[in-house]
Amino acid sequence: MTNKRDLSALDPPVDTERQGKRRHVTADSSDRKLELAFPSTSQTSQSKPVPFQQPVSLITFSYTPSRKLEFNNSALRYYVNPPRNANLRHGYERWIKRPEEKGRIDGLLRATSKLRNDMNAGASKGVDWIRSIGVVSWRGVMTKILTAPYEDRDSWEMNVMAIDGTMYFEEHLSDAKLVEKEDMAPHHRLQSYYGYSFESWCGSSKPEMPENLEGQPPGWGGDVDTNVQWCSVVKTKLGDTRMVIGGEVDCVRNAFTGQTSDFVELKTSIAIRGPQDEARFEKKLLKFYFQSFLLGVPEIIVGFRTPSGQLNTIQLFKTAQIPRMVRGKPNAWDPTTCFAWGQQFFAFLKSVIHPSAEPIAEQQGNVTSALRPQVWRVKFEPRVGVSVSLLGDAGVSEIQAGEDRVGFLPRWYWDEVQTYSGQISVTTQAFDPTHGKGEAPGTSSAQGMSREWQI
Ligand code: 0WD
Ligand code: CA
Repeated sequence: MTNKRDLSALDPPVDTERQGKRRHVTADSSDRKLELAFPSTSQTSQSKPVPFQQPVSLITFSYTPSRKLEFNNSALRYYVNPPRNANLRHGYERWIKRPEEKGRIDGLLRATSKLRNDMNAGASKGVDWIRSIGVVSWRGVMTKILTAPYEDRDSWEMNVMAIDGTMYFEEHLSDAKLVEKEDMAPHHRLQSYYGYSFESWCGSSKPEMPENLEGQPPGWGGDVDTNVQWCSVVKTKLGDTRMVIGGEVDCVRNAFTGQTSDFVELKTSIAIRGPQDEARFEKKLLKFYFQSFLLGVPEIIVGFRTPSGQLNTIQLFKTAQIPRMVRGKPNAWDPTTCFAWGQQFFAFLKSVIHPSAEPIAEQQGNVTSALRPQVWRVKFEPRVGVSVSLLGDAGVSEIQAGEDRVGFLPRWYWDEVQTYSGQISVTTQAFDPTHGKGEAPGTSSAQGMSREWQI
């Protein structure tokens, strides 16, 4: 495998403005570095839009203040209107801030494993299910991938592993990057707190009843502890790639029925004072849109604030209507470009990572790849594209960080996959070390048909 494979089939339409900056797209397995050029954003694709299936919620879970994952809704909050002119600086001194950590997907794997186990019921249904999933990732990672065509500032890096036909993603954060993130400038730290504080003002432990906590202003939902999170795991499909995506959900409307239709995303933004602020906000809407869209969150409530953290107004945005709001504006973006890019990106990765993406059972002869996992590094450079390379031993050790992992996957998960990949129709109940049978997984619709969510 030393010949260059032409990936021109994956090449996006040529954008004459950017042509000078584009790299030649080749896959060269001799130096194990592969590149995919950045897609054009100046013209809308003429081809059929890539469909995205409406996400269906599979399971929810909570992180407790001690960062313990529990398969319950203890961290769920109900939306309530915040008080007029709420002070977003309230409680800043008491903020319990979760330390920055590597973007591990352990929690999502716990959920995936539970879903597979609960589905099994003595047959291979659960194994068949996980095998049908092409991508497992946190929502934040997917947002970064899909919005890449319009990202002109921040680069990113991800680690990708493929086992038994499924690609797993984590954000790559080096130790240096983590230190940098933790060492936030004081005004940045405060601004980031305004967002969490808004969540507290908008959240209650009971539907439609703002909190009234002793010694606190009415409506304050409780001091901010960023360890506590309520997460939802959904299934969806981009083009022909099935995905399991997990992410944090800020709160729900009314009683929670287990559907994504109750979900609410909360955001804060500086009040718009002129055309420049407006253009900046419309650009932000791209991230708001994808972040919510990917988990099926239908509503985004934005709290507009003063620079010093006083809440001015709140505005509700229906996620599905956001693309129409920016269409034709100076900073316009088009989600169809993002979906087309996403499909191209995953097809490219699959072609690169193959054959390790094949089920392990089918590559019994290849002992090395079963024992030594391949970990790929995907790097995105704004306005240029992505490159993919296979990590060597030093890179893999850095990722494992002295923890009990195979690549970035926790060893218990890796062992589970090894076990069921060789025993196709055996129940995997015995191989679940972290949790037993428990609450209903909410997978009743997991096999059902989903509507396609087209833009
Ligand atoms: O520690 C880290 N470096 C990160 C951890 C970065 C991104 C995510 N995560 C974790 C999350 O804590 C969660 O357990 O991954 C899981 C899934 O997150 P997600 O929903 O995929 O994350 P994303 O969509 O990037 O962010 C959602 C929310 C944010 O809301 P806003 O409205 O600001 O986008 O997760 C919170 C934040 O509220 N969040 C964080 N909270 C504390 N520390 C962090 C962080 N580093 N990043 C995002
Ligand atoms: Ca939020």
